[in-house]
Amino acid sequence: MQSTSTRRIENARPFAFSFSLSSTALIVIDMQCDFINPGGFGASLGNDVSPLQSIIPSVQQLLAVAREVGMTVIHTRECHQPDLSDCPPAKRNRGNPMLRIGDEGPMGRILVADSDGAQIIPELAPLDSEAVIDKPGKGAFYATPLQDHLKALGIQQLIFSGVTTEVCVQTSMREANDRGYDCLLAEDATESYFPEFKVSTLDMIRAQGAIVGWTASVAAIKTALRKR
Ligand code: TIU
Repeated sequence: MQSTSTRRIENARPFAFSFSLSSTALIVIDMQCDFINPGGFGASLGNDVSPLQSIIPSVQQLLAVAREVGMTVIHTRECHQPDLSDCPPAKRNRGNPMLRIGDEGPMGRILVADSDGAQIIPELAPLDSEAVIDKPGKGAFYATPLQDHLKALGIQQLIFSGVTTEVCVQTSMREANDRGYDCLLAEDATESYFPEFKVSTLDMIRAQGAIVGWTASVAAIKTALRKR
C-alpha cells in the first residue's frame, strides 16, 4: 500500500535524508550481463567483472523492499540500436577494447539492445509493471524519456543503485541533480571495477553538504522504507 508519509534515513550521509514513498523512485542502473558477466562489454575493456557480482544480493534486497512497499522502480540499460545509429563513433572507437560495441561476442553483439549481453541479469529481472529505460550514453537522462516518465509519476527524489559507481551511476546522479531531484546512492548496492573509484565517488557525492546527493546503506534504506 503506497503512503505519502515522510520517511527519514537518520544515518544517511552527510546528513539525514527525508523522502516520501509516493514521490520517490528506486533506479537500478545497468545491471546487465554485459557489465556483470565474463565475455561482455565490461570484460572487453580489460576489467575483472567479479567485484560487480558481489552486489547482486543487496540490489535484490532493495528491489524486494521497494516492491513490498509499492515504491516506483525503474531499471536502465546502456545499449544501442542494431544499426548503431545511436552510438557515436567516438564512443565505439574509444580505447583499445578486445571487442567493440556492436561486435559479436560470447553473449551476442556487445551492448546491442536485443543481444543476450544487453539484458538485465535474471536475478534482477524487471517486473512487467516496471519501466526499463534504454540509454545510449552513460547518463540515464541523455536521449531518454526518463525525465518525462518521472514527471508523469510526480517523482522528486531518487534512490540509486547499480553499476558502475563512477561511470553510469554517478553520471546519472549528476544529471538528476541538475534537474532538481534529491538523489541518494545505496552504498552497498553499487560497485565499480576500481575499488578506489567507488570510495572516491561516494566521498565526492556527499562532500560540500551533499553537493550531488546523499549516501546510505541498504540496511538503513530498508528500515526507512518499511517504517509505518
Ligand atoms: N566502463 C564502466 O565502468 N562503465 C560503463 O561503461 N557503463 C556503466 O557504468 N554502466
